Amino acid sequence: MTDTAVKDIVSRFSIIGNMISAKPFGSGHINDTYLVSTTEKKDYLLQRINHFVFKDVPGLMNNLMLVTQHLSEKLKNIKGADPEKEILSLVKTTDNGFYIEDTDGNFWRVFNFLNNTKSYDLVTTETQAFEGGKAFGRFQALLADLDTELIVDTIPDFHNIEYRLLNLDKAIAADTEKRLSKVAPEIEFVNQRRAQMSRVLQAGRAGFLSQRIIHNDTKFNNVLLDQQDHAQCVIDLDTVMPGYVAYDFGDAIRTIINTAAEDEADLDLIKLNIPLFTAYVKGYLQQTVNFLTEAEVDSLIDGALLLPYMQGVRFLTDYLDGDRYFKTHSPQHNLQRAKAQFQLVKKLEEARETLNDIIIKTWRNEN
Ligand code: ADP
Ligand code: GN1
Ligand code: MG
Repeated sequence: MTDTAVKDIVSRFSIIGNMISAKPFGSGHINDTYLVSTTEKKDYLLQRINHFVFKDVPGLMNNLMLVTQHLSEKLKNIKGADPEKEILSLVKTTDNGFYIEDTDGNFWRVFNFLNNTKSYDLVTTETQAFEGGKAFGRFQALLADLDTELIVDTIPDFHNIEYRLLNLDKAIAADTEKRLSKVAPEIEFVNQRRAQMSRVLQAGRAGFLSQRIIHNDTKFNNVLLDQQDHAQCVIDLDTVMPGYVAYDFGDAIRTIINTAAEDEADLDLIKLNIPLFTAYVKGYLQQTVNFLTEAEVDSLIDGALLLPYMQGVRFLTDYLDGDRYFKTHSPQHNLQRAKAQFQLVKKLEEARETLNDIIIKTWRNEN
């Protein structure tokens, strides 16, 4: 994007001051994000919504409004809460909307930039993990009474593992990029675990777990912490949809418990940091103990194994499909990511009992 093109887009939003610069920002895999600085020392976050991924942009933006308004109503009744800092807020367009469509059919929106915040790709301290648990737990708690009927599915079957495996099978059958010969061990790994990884889905179908409004993308860099590493704001609300709490738990653990990056090439570096897991569980259960059922608490460990498995399946599928979904930085990136996620699954399988004991003991203490 040229500076002039970005300026044109930004000029359609009611920002204070004039744009000085727009720089690519963050490490998200989906949207294009820019930090916009202005003559008034007020920053904004400009985002191009990836409409290959999100087919229903009006529905997505409506969800975003409903969720942020609901959070805002809730925070009004909480002493000391500051909605401006703790909730994402959109900047209106000059014609009073919340997003624009440009001449190429791209959709853009602008958020108020939350200054003095940090988002971590890798968690290193127990404070960070505990605060992350609090933030995502509180998020679920505050949205527990938002009518699920009002929220549209921005990506249908997003965390439906059967659907994800079906997509992998289609990619294997098509092998459009002729990459299949490179992934035999990964496919075997996936096949060995198909049945056991559908436990959360089966429990839901059998009526043991209810669908709640969940975040659906709880990787750690989707929570902003303040300068003291206290949780400030949960961001990236595009996938907020009904789902099982085990999904949010598992996706957060996927990024917190791993001592290495999501795409670590040296698999020996992928180990579990159990104190960070314990800290996250404490923060999460502290906020959710009032509404979680025993069956939901029991499902959390399945979520912790399922989400890295599902993420590996998604990366592997995208690799076979020719890297059309996730942003990649090299031709083998998605494969490397899939390998790293499967290595994490192996480590989690070995520690399953220990981790589940931590969840159950913490839950009993909180009760
Ligand atoms: P993606 O869907 O591509 O992950 P995000 O909405 O998560 O996009 O934004 C990408 C990154 O931008 C985040 O990880 C975070 O670092 C930063 N970010 C997003 N929204 C804000 C905001 N309102 N204020 C400050 N930083 C933000
Ligand atoms: C994507 O947008 P971002 O980078 O926060 C993806 C998640 C994956 C994650 C893996 C809409 O999240 O589902 O878990 O990458 N978001 C979407 O890092 O597919
Ligand atoms: Mg993100």
